[in-house]
Amino acid sequence: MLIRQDNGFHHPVASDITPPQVYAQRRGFLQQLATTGLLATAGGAWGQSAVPRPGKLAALNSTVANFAGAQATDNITPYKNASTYNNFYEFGTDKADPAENAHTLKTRPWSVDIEGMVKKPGVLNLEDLLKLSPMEERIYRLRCVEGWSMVIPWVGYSLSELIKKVEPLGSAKFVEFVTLADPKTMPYVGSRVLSWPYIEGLRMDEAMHPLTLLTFGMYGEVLPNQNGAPVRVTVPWKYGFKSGKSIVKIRFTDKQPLTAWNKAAANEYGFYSNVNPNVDHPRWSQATERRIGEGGLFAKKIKTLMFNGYEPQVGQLYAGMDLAKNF
Ligand SMILES: Nc1nc2c(c(=O)[nH]1)N[C@H]1C(S)=C(S)[C@@H](COP(=O)(O)O)O[C@H]1N2
Ligand SMILES: [Mo]
Repeated sequence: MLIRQDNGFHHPVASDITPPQVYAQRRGFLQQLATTGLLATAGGAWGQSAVPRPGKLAALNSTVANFAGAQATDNITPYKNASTYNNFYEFGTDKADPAENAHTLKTRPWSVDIEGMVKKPGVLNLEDLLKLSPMEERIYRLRCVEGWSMVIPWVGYSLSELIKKVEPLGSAKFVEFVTLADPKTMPYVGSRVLSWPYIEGLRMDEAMHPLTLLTFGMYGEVLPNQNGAPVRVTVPWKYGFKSGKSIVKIRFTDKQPLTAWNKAAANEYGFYSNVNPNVDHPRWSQATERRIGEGGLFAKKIKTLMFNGYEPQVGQLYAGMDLAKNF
């Protein structure tokens, strides 16, 4: 059993930003995972922007070892930045809004509906989802379409583990993610910035790719509400908006899902939205990015990598496709 180590460094944890009773409840949850051996994370001085130690991570378990090449070795974004600079429009459009407003999100009880072209549709409650497969820590770059990025140690397991269990039909070609739209707890649901619920989607092979992470935690803790608690996806080679937060439904379909951002501006936000420095957004270049937490607004821009640096792992999914057309 591997649990997060306390090595004496302090970083702001969920207890600093959530009411103590909520935190205690979550912390208990994570500890429960740890004691049952379901949580395997490396832990460490994440808030110190430490360079991760791939050797140590690789020792965790064989699956992580398989993904050693995919673990980002860039500096990890301080927890403070990753949990206070967010896009979660249900809680406001300013980057600081989600951290301020998302305390109203009620993450228990929670369940995810499995629907559509699948042999085993039904309702999976969060407790079942947490136990479905061992948790791993994956350090991924997250590149927002707006031109900034972070490096975050997520906790979760490959979405493919869940998909295999529910047995999609051969006719299913896409997976649609429907996220919570609760006007009582989400102040901007009802505003006209986007159409709600926030919907995202992946092609079946993208959803089955082992890098696609069903995510329950970050920095060795459960997800803060503003980062998409209690469950989200993380698709590291795509622009951040493909990674839907606070998921309540996963639907298998033969039609390409109509996603929230595609509905809002189809010429700007395509279905694929793979990170691609060679295909500009109609209103700005995508060639470079600014790493949040490193030098503020005047931080030197760094070059954006093809598929966000995950080309060796995912490039073959798009072999023969015109990526300028399928942006
Ligand atoms: N439900 C929902 N999911 C969402 C969004 C949103 O507004 N609503 N924003 C997306 C965008 S644009 C990005 S960049 C990432 C940000 O994730 P983070 O705040 O955990 O870094 O979440 C994505 N998931
Ligand atoms: Mo984004």
